Amino acid sequence: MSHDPFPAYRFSRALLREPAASVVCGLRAVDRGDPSLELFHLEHAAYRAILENAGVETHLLPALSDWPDSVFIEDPAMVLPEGAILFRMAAPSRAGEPDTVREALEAFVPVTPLDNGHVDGGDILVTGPKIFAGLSKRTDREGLDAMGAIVSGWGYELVGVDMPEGLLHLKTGCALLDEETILAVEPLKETFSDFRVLTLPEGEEAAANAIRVNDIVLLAAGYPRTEELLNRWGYNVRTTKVSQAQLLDGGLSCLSIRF
Ligand code: CIR
Repeated sequence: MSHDPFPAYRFSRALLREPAASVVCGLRAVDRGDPSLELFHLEHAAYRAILENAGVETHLLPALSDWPDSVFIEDPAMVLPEGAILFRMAAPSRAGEPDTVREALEAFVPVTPLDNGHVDGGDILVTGPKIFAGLSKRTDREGLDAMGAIVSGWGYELVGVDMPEGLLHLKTGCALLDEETILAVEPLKETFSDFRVLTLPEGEEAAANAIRVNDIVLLAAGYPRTEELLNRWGYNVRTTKVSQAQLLDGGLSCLSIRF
């Protein structure tokens, strides 16, 4: 089966998860202090409002204190026009999260659970018929084989990407800007040889976790040279603060499942 190419950045809905008080115990590679729950809520609400303004109907799921990282709802599942895939998560403190999004997804699309290995949604970049998948500390070859078996039946090609050092997930280092263009950190440039790649200015690599949503490119606040670069290429850029998610190695993409 093959499907029509679709703009992989056109979305009408998104699932979000309210941050739980336990988010202060969220995973992080380097401890730069616990996030503030109050500020997390404020930044999360601003993010949600921007998605709504971009034409996305958002569905806010209730906080889950048992799962400190559950606000990063992109990781347990993904949705394609053909259906959702429920992942298997490698981080023990996140292993129960896929079950917690199943019912909400089933309200909209058929759900297929991964049956082997591990995949985190943050490692998956959908560009259209080609899907890139980072082989990271969270996503393994077995997981990609299992995912490949599902998405190849839907007409997609799944391309594994060896990850450069220092990135938690593939999308920590890249974002789709349009059908032809990807924003990426320098070490990922060669991966996207079929695309025009806009490389992050030196020192602003953390801005790579942007999201194209309908007519806007949403960028984390605090990266003026990246904002200027995207403006120069004609994108309609919005910025918002995600300082508390960033303390836990999260960013803009992780805070929603868009479909
Ligand atoms: C974690 O380590 O799993 C969370 N603290 C951050 C997850 C960020 N998710 C993402 O980039 N998709």
